[in-house]
Amino acid sequence: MSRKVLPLPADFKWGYATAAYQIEGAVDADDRGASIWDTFSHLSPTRTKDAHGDIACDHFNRYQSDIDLMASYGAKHYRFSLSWSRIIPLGGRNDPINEAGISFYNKLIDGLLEKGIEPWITLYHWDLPQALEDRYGGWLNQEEVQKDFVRYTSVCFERFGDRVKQWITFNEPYIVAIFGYATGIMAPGRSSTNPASNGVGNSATEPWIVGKSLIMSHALATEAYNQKFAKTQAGQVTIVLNGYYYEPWDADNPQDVEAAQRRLEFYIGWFADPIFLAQNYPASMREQLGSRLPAFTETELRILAENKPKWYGMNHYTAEFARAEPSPPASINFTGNVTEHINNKAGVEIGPQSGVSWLQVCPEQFRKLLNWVWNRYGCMIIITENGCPCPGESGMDFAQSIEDDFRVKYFELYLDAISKAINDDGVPVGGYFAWSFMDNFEWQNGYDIRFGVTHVNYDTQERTPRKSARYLKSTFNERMAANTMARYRNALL
Ligand code: GBH
Repeated sequence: MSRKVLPLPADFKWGYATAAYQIEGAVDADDRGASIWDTFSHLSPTRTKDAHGDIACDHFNRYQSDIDLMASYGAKHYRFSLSWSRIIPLGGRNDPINEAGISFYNKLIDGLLEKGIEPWITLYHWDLPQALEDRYGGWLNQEEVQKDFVRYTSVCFERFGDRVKQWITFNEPYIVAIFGYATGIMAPGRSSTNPASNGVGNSATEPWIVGKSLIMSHALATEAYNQKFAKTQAGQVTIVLNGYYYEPWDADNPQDVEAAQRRLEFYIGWFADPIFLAQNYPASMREQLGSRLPAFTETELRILAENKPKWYGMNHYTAEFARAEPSPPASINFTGNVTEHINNKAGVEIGPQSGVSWLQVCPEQFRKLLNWVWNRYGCMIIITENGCPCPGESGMDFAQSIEDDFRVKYFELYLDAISKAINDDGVPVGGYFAWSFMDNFEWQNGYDIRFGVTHVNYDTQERTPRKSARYLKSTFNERMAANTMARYRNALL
């Protein structure tokens, strides 16, 4: 029985994504400096299930065999992040550059290119140099941190930009700001509501200060690239935003319908309106947050306007129902005065549960989000992360874990959603990176939650391809060929 293949463009770009702290290990190698995740994952009592990235997947030492494995999967694109404190151990604009750190990434980049894999670099995936946190409060100090970020990223453009053409400033600024400074469940773990944070932080104000600092650090790094490197290197700089899609909890209640829209604005519009439209924050946010939202100056808005990215990096995993809360909002409100639910009013689940509580399988909502982003920002989209753990996978033995049919199905449904968005809705989606190339350090969840298409045995560091690795290779071949065939047939008619 053959299933109709939903086509993808013949030039669709696909590959895998990872992040430095989640895979590299070797945290003391060659004078690498500490990052806020080294600190956070070694706190006592533990906030990361007794796990840390000291060794992780030991990718720092195994990068060559990892590249070989990735090449065998047929991927032609690889999105990974750089560890800022490997390159500038103390992080700051007057601190020394660590040539050994540069050399590691040179070897990685060259090794990828040798195998025909294009490197896509994320400059910041959550691991701020600890020295900058200590020196001036890290992302809370926009004036200082934006200058240090521009210097760090310029060093990267200068040293790697001859070979790297796709740059991403930040991975998921929402998570940095909200999880780092409101709920406090990620580094630096500040929060006035989380008992584990011991009263360090202010959840009502700090996330919004950090958010603006990330937006302007992104814009200034992009400006530096556009002014000094774009002409000779011909690459581009963008940002990766994550976001759930939200359906109204009660579709017949206009307040819930509005709440779902508002929740999207608080999640995505917070960053995307300034960065992709060079506009102030969404009106819904200004209305509820008032002076808690730091304003943009005229100069800042001009810099944003002059440096809009050419494509939108989307990390997407799942969806939820949004329910309006009675007004006025509570003082610590970062959702848009909305509560989030897995079941709607009628008790219907948004989608089947994966191997982690926050992730349900919702491909139709993915398609809706692609449309929402395209309608609002009018910019080509590349999926920079998507994937899932299988139900019960953390307790599974090896043999079961590599037969990951649930993950295969998830990929199939989400790729179908992309095909429909492109072919039926006219949304320009240019590529797809699966999260993740291999199991890795899953932040506050430690090593229990596995997102890899490659199984990692953390005792031996042995890598084993799962069924999903083979599936992605064959389905992309099929889907991209199906498109070529369709065009060929049309040309004959
Ligand atoms: C991505 O974030 C990250 O970029 C990547 O590093 C990570 O490995 C991957 O997801 C898989 O998690 O525990 O209920 O409070 C996606 C955004 C942020 C969504 C954290 C889930 C935790 C929800 N994620 N969030 S909860």
